[in-house]
Amino acid sequence: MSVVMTTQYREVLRLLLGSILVLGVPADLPPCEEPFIYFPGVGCMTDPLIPHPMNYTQAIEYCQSIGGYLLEPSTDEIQGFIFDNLFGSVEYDYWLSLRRNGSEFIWDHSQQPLSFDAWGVDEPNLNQDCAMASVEHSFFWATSQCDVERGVICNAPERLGLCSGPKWTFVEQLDQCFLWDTDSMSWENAVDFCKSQGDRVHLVEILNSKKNEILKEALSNDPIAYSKGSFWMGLNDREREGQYIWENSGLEASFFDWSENQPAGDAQDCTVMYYGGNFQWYDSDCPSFFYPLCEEDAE
Ligand SMILES: [Ca+2]
Repeated sequence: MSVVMTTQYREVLRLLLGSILVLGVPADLPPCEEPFIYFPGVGCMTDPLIPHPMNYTQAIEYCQSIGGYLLEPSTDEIQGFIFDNLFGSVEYDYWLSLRRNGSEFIWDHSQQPLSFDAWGVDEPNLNQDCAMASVEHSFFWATSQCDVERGVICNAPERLGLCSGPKWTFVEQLDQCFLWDTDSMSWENAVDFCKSQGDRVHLVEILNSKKNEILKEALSNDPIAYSKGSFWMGLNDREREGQYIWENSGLEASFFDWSENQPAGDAQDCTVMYYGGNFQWYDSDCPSFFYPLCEEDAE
C-alpha cells in the first residue's frame, strides 16, 4: 500500500513541478529520478522493499539499464541503510556488488579493493564468487553462488536528473555537473568530445584553489573516476611556451596546482590532473591518451 501511495505522490509532484517549470519559476527538483527514491545520506536507491529477484549477472545488467549500479555498501552509512530498511521488513537475501577476485572480494562496480566490510560470522567463504546481505546473518554479508535468484537494490548518484545523462556526476559543493566516465583520447579529441556533449559543455577549467580541491576530492572519492586514471584539463601552452591558457574561455591562468617538478617539458603543451599525483597537475604531450574531464556551465 505504501508503495502505491509513494508512486502516486511522486506522479503528482512531477506534474506540479512540470507546471512550475513551464511558468519559469525556480523550483527545487527532487534529488533522484524515477524509479529511484532519495534516502538522505546514502543517495538514490530503488525501493528496498520490492526484492525484484534475479541472478547476479541479471542484477548488474538491470541496475545499469536504469542508470545506476548494484548496491555497493562501501560506507557505514550505506550498510546502515541496509540494516534500517531490510531487517525485520523482508525475508530476502539481497545481492551486493561484490565479487571474488582470487583470495579476496572486491567491489564489482568500481573494481576497487574493499574500503569497508561487514562480513557475517565465518564469512567470507572463498569457495563462492558472489556476495549478499544475508537474512541468515541479520543482513551482514555472506558469500553466495552467483546463479541463484536474490533481491536487488540499485543505487544511483543524487540529482541524476539535473545533469545531461546517467554518466554525469553532480558535484554538490560546486553546484555543477561533470562528466568523467569517458573513453581515453588525445587532448584535441577531448576538447571536441566535451563540446559534442552540449552547448554549455567543455573541457574543465579550474581558476581557483577551492574548485581544484573540491574536484580533486570528488575524483578521489568516485570509484569510476578513481579506477580510470588521469584527466585532461583545458589548460595548455600550445600557442606560446610557458603562457598557459584555458582553452574554452581563452583566459590566461593565474592559479596552478603543479605537482613537484612540473611542468616538465617544453614540448609538453597540454595538461592533466594526474592520478599518480593525487590529481595534482602534470603537463603532457597533447597526442597522449587520457580521459576528458568535461564540465557543464550553469545556465
Ligand atoms: Ca609546454
